[in-house]
Formats: sequence, C-alpha cells, structure tokens
Amino acid sequence: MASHGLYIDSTPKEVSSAPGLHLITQNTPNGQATQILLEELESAYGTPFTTTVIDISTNEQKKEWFLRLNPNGRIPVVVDNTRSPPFPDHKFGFTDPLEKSEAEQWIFFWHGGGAPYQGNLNYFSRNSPENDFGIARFKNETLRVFGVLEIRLSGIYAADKQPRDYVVGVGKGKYSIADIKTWAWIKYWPTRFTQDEMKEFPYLLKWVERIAAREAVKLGIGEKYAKKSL
Ligand SMILES: N[C@@H](CCC(=O)N[C@@H](CS)C(=O)NCC(=O)O)C(=O)O
Repeated sequence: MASHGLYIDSTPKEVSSAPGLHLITQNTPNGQATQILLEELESAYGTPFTTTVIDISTNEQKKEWFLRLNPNGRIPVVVDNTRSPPFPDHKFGFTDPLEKSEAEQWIFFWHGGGAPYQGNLNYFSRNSPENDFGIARFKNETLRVFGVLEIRLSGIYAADKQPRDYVVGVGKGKYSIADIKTWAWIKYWPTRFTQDEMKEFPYLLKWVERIAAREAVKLGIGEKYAKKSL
C-alpha cells in the first residue's frame, strides 16, 4: 500500500493496512460531521469503513505521518486504500444542478460564517473567559448565523412561505450533507446558550431534534468515537 508515498514507517498500521475506506478522527463537531456521513453511507449502502480515533491534544495531527495525508494538520481525514473514489453520488448529496448548487452554498455558508464564529466562541470561552469583548462578538455572530438558518427553515422569506424540514432541496428539503455539516456544530448550543437565547429559533431547534433522532447520527457521535490513544 505504501507505493503511492502516502504512508511512512510511523504511519499507524491500522491506517496503512486498513482494508478500504478509513477515517482518522476525533469526536469534535468537524470530526462528527464526517463520522455521521460515513455511518449514514454504511447504513444506506453497506459501505464499510474503519476508524482511527486520535487525540489532538497531543498534536498527533502535526506529525509527519498525518501531514502526509493532510497538510492542514487537522482532523478529520479519510483515506481509501482501495484507491477508489470515496464519495460517489449518494443519497445525502444532490444530482439536480440547482439543488447541488444550493447545497454547496449552504455548506460554504456554514464553513465561512458559522463554524469560525461558533469555534471561536468555544475557544475564547474556554481559554480567555475574561475576554468579554471577544466572547460577546463571537456569541452575537453565532446567534446571527443561527438566525439565518431559522429564516431558511421557517420559510418566512420563501416564495411559498412554507417551513422546511431540511436546509436544502425542493419542497420541505431533503436530509443531506448540508444538514450534517451544520448540525454537528449547532447541536452543541446548550453548552454556550440559554433556552431563553434560543427561543428566537423554534424551527432550528425542531431541526436539531429531527436530525438527532436518526440512528446513523446517534452512531456517528457515539461511543465508537470516544477518545483513545494510538
Ligand atoms: N476544514 C476542516 C477543519 C477541521 C478542524 O478544524 N479540525 C480541528 C478539530 S474540530 C482540529 O483538528 N484541530 C487540531 C489542530 O488545530 O491542531 C473541517 O471543516 O472539517
């Protein structure tokens, strides 16, 4: 398997000799989004995958074996030792060009406008709790972004004014990678926000519960991904 140069002697054997699709992760929101998608794919299509859970607090992700797989030095990473395309068209994406474009827009929106705010809210709350200015900024921006998703899900500015169940797709929408990526973060709202602060977002809260009820989602954030050391 080493012929493509991705692996070196220090690459964990469970990575280099994984039989096919293999996820290197830790149970964080970004890790969980990919954990959930792979659990969904396994449950929908029987696509098998194996997992290595690393501990990012030890900087495992900055070691050469990891950087060869992902120079970003951050989890998650997916490798496929069968070297087949890991993500063929699947039911959690879209084939219709307009829906596909919408999904990309909402994923970019979350990547650029949601994750950095909520991530920095976590960072400053944990590491600089006296920084009221920074915390207020990231908290308000996170709430603003929650409000954008509330607008989308409530349908108040939609042509048909109908609420939707999922972020992307015609009609009430279809559960997709846009929900998975976003949900993995937003579901942690109780760690940073009160019920009172969230009462502006009834549709978002219902969406959080709707997705939490899925079996593959429960698996994707479950015990299997508890912290282990290599
Ligand atoms: N672009 C990646 C970013 C992943 C990311 O930020 N991972 C964090 C954990 S949530 C990480 O590995 N941090 C360790 C580090 O920065 O060294 C994604 O959105 O999935």
